[in-house]
Amino acid sequence: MPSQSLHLDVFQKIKSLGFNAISAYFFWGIHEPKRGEISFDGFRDLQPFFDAAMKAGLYVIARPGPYINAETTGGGFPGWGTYTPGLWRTSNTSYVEAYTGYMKAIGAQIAKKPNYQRRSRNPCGFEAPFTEDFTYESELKAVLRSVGVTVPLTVNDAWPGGHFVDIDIYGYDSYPNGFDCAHPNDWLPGAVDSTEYFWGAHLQFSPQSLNAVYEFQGGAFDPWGGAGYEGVFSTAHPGVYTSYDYGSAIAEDRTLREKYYELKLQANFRSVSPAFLTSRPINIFSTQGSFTGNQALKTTQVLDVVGNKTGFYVVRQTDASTTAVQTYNLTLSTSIGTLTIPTIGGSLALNGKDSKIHVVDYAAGSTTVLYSTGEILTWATIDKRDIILVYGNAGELHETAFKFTSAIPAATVVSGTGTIKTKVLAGNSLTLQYQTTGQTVVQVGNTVLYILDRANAYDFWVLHPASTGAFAQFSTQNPILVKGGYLLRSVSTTGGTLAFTGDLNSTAPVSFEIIAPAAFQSATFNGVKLALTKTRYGTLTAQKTATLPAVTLPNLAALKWKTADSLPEIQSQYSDALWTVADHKTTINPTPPNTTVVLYAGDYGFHTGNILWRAHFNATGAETGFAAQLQGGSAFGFSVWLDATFLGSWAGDAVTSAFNGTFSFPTVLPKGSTHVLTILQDHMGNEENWWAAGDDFKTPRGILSYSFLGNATTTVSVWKVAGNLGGESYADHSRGAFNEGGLFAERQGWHLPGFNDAAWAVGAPTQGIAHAGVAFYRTSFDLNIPAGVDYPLALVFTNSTANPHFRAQLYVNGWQFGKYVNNIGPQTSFPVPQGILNYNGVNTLGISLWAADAGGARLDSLALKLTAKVESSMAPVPLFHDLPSQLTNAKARGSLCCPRVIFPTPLSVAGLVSLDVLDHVDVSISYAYLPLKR
Ligand code: IPT
Repeated sequence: MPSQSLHLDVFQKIKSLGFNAISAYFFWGIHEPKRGEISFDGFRDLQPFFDAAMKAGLYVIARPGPYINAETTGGGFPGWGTYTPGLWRTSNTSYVEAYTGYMKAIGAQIAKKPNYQRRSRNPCGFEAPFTEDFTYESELKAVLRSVGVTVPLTVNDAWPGGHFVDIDIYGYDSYPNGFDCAHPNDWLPGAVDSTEYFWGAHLQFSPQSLNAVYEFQGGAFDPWGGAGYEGVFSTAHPGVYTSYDYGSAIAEDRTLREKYYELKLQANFRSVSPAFLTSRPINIFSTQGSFTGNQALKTTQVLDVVGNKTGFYVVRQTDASTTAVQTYNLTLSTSIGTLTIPTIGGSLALNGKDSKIHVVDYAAGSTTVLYSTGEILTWATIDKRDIILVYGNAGELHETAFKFTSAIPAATVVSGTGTIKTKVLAGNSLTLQYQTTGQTVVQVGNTVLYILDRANAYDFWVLHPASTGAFAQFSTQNPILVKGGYLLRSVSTTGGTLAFTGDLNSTAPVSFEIIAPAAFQSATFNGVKLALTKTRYGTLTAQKTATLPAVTLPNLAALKWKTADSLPEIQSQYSDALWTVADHKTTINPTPPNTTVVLYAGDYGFHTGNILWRAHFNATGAETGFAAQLQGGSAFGFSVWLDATFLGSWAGDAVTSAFNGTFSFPTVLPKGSTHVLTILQDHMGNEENWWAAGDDFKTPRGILSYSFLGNATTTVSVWKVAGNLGGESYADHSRGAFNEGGLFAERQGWHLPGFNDAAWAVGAPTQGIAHAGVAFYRTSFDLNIPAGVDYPLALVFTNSTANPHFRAQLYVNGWQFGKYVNNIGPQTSFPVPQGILNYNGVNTLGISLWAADAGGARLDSLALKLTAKVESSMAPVPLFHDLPSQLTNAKARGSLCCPRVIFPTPLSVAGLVSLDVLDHVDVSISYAYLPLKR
């Protein structure tokens, strides 16, 4: 989150899932966009991120790279890597020299506070077997150790392939359903089978450490032209668009998906089931029909090999793709002998893609659960009573049996409409048969059993008051169980009062049920006292209604918009004298150039955003057109002008990375006349480098070949290239190296809040332009969103069919927050977090519009929309600019934006006298401009 203060919100949400750790990638290219200049300032500062994790009570598995993949440009490698010789992701000296500074610097960041239990993730990532390079791995380990990283190092292999097992905690990844957001319900029939060899691999490769699966399909990325998620920095590689929401449990706008509540059930079960941690699968292969006799089911027996008592039976469909319901009985061995369950008659059911864990001889406090087919959500011992929560799908039949050490107590339904059947089993055991429907509470001696259907189970939260000392938030003692609410974040205790914090997302009253020690007789929610009622079985209930105040959002269509031409480069008066001359004769790039000078943007230090090329040539009189093959990555596009005349575009599609375009000249060019071809292209990010010793990330962006039609001998006298202002010495240190591309507007700082557009014409992006080209639009609006709520916002386009071929980029208070490609999609809604948006004050919105067709383009509509309304206890979100390092920057610059020289169009920059970059922040410019000769 570029709004650093939002980390805590996300981390608390993860903590409330019942998780105890997060794993995070760090991106070398963000920290060292220019070789040797490594920054941890502003949004790059890792300390607020680590502090937030500490505050939430989460361990961090830090994954610093140097290679991360992660659908980022270059897989995390900095752009300058594309012109650095040698094979990367190997022990090649040039690579070692390249990464050492970064690895030392980030290692030092990770090691900074020794009392933080941060686990440094070994950076190696995954490697193909044939490139196995143990020298590389041991050097990476050594570099982290040399800067004080003492915690265990891990490595994640792309699959359990046994690469780099000489590490503290070896582990691997698995995405059994591949990457297909279009069909989330279609699972691969063999998705289960494909993971069955993992245990054997663990025993083979890392028997002495944890069986660690570092990535296990939590969702999937979606490509350009894909199906869409229902999210930000433009740091993507070409395979993904702006948003990288992944269909995850916590959506890009930080709202909770149903998946969140499902994960909560699983995480909570694991955190109260220590026997699970010391268990081993006994049978893995040929599990079809095991324990059930039903060939359509696979059941794996997982036994606790330390306690030697508890068993877990994992049941799932043989064919992972089916949505069928299977019925079954389980024949299991228990401490009272072999049982066929259900023991009171009927049968169990497994619905579609469900998987269940049935427990046997499971300890829940002083209660022994002889078996339970109802799955365990959690249990807690509160005031000497064992509270056990079990769940199943609505209407499913289940049994839970208890084993007593003395006489069997009576089982009584104390709440709810459900009924139970009971049967005494051998060894002082009693089984209860029930349906999981709604919520029914049964008391059996000192044990209280909550029988829940899935929807009711989703409502429960397990909270732990902080203990004392450095790791207070990590306490797993004194659980308080609470039912109700969209999100409960924390509980603290003072005297007899429980103080809860949480979020509510509906104005319908929420019913809380609090299961806490009797010493607590009062409670507050977000500081407001709850009116409590005691249930007959000793828990507390209360009602709470959320306050979701209405807010008025600006109607963007009704705002005053200003506009200016962002393609003055095609005007005859335009001078590219200050541009970089593309004159390299050689490149280390593995793609040999087909042109007399190298026309790869990366070789000239431009690695992101739009790139402009200018070719100056003398006509022979025979040229009839121009052909060029450009490469920008999937979904890229380009447009070509001869002088001020538009020749045509490749508007792009979802999959094409390089395109060969042919463009006719409208007239014969007089012999000896001089001309300029201007080419505007998109750069969709560098390719990843999935294969360790490959060079994929060096795949060039730029012009692969060109020729003049009609006369093959015409030569370009000089090629010029422009990308983001300053290239690797990028101008806007606050917003980072990936914020700006090479559009004229970006080079001038038109997207920045402080720019003065008073002299501009009035014009809105919904009016657009009537010709091919680039226009830039600016407006500003106020927001006034009250405190105490979390109202995420998004900028939403509607797809335009009239002039479909256009690209638009969004800038919010100077931050680029989206690249919209109308003719490719799928993304039309671009979330912008609070903190980037000023929720209580003025905001500047900038939009670039690149029309690729002669008929021009306009936006059909653009709106600012709420994506959710939540009453929230999240910490206040200061504006990004309020972060101390940004204030320092701002002060140094004399304003919050960039002190760039703005040349009012249509004035030429020809007379620029000098431009001195003094350091990252201070720019001193002296200039003169010449009026256009019009
Ligand atoms: C796995 C990468 O480790 C991760 O960074 C990401 O790119 C993910 O793929 C896809 O979203 S590698 C895995 C496919 C073996």
